[in-house]
Amino acid sequence: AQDGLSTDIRLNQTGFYPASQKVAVITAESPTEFYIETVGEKKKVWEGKLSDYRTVTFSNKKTRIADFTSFQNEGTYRLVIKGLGYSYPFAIQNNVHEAVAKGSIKAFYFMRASTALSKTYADKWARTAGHPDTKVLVHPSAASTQRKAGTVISSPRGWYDAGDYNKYVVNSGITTGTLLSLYEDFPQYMNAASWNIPESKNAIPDLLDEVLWNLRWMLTMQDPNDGGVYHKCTNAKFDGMVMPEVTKDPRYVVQKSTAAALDLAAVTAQASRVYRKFDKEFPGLADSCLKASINAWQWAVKNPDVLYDQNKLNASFEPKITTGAYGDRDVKDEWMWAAAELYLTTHEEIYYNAVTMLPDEKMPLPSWPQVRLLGYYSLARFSDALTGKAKEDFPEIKKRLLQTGDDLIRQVDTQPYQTVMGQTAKDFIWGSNSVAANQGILLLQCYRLTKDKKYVSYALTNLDYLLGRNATGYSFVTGFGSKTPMHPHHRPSEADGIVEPIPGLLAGGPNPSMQDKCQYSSALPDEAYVDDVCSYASNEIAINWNAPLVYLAFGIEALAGEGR
Ligand code: G3I
Ligand code: 9MR
Repeated sequence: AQDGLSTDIRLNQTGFYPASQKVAVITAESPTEFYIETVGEKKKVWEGKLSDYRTVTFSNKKTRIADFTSFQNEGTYRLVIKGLGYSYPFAIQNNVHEAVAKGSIKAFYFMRASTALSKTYADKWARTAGHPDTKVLVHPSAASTQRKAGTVISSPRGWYDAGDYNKYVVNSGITTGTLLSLYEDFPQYMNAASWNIPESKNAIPDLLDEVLWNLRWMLTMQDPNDGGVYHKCTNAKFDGMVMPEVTKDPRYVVQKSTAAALDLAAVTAQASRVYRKFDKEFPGLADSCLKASINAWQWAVKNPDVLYDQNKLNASFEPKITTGAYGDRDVKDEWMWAAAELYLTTHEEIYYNAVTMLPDEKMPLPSWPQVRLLGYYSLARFSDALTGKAKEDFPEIKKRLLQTGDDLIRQVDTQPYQTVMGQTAKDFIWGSNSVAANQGILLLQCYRLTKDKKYVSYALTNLDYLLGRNATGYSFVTGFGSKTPMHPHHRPSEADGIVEPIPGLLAGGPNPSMQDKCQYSSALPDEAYVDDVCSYASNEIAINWNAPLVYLAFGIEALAGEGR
């Protein structure tokens, strides 16, 4: 394979900042010497030696590290090992992740329900509208005296959840909260960032325009009669692999749940804070959000543990609902998140004091059933203004956030891929790529708390992971990198007849549980990924996986711009 492309050289396939760490991982036997050459003239510009071997604990496979951090000249290059081959091309430049950051938020535009996507914004992926959701039926599981089963309500807009066309409040909650937190953490950068969506010319930052598409939908999921929130807006069963406009199956709002109410309470409380600054452009929006939040909270107070159990639901009601369940069985953390956001927005301590913010020592990384840390991040964001019990608790919350970050980074330099992600097999769950992104966010939160740049460098190792420095050799973001998913489990990407999938979408990632029973070439934790549309357990895309990627990529870009 001398002089050919080698897929055994694993690196961030987009590139590196001039001043950042630059690492490639070699996964095959090879000579020790490597060099960097320009892509155009094949001019050798730097040479170095590989590290000693490191062992992947999951598989006993061996890696070696090519570290070329000290090479800082801007340009487009490849890494060469004589006798093995050359790497995919990569750039060294400032703003090197701006494109993937914008691409991954632009993906949310492509995920919009109830609207056509025009050529101006969607290019060759333009499509007609699907799922107007202006005539949605109240499912028997959601019936009340004011809204009997079969009542027609309107619940348009929102983002499709994932590869499927349904809209789930719980998963929308963490997604929207993550994007609003990106805005609150990097307001200056996000005020200026724009990526060609229909609203780009208005006075609102594109990020908040995009979020509003979903927020407006979320507000329709609240029953104005009692403040309760439907768990999801969905077909009874999954649509086929067709374009949005093809589907005509009835849509339902299904059972109210405490998780949905509290997630909506958290998001709308945060949104009220954020959109308050745009009262002139969106009169009444911040007020409506706050009212929705308080009403949802009060519903939850009266209905503190209405869990969503789809099997139980199907034992009592027709039609049976077999789409995504998002059936969280413990809503303590949803209480914490909603309480934190409501307290921070209203400054009323009753919300904070209604929950125990430090019930135990656990620090579960954010995921759709685990939102405790979203509350901690928000408290950290406003730590200077805390009062009462919140002020008293905060030093402990800060300590735990930093401890969790420090635990994540302690061993990274000796790891076979030198990334925060994948140090333990437990990282490789359904949607494992969102684990990598959320670890990165946690580290950026640690940076915000300490201004210690090492946390940003370690966060960057996980962006490197997602963009190619991993055991599969894929850059997991469609359209960004050289070897990217071509067959994600995503209905429009599969059904539109266009070779390239919709760009900017993050595949779920390695998942050795392989619940889809597709044909995988490896069952090892860090390799159990297959670029096949069949594979919803490793190759689906989802808004709650894209959102932390958006945060991580923009966060790192924003901090790089601050002179890192
Ligand atoms: O939490 C356990 C962990 O302790 C254990 O080690 C691990 C071993 O497999 O399993 C973990 O639970 C898994 C959980 O995801 C992790 O978040 C469950 O087994 C797994 O079944 C569960 O999968 C969820 C999947 O729906 C099936 O319900 C995914 O989180 C969730 O992202 C996914 O969401 C779907 C929607 O239902 C429908 N729309 C598409 C969307 C994305 O695939
Ligand atoms: O497309 C569905 C995907 O969004 C879900 O994550 C997945 C698991 O719930 O289910 C997918 O739908 C499949 C269904 O479960 C079984 N029949 C085939 C469907 C499409 O592959």
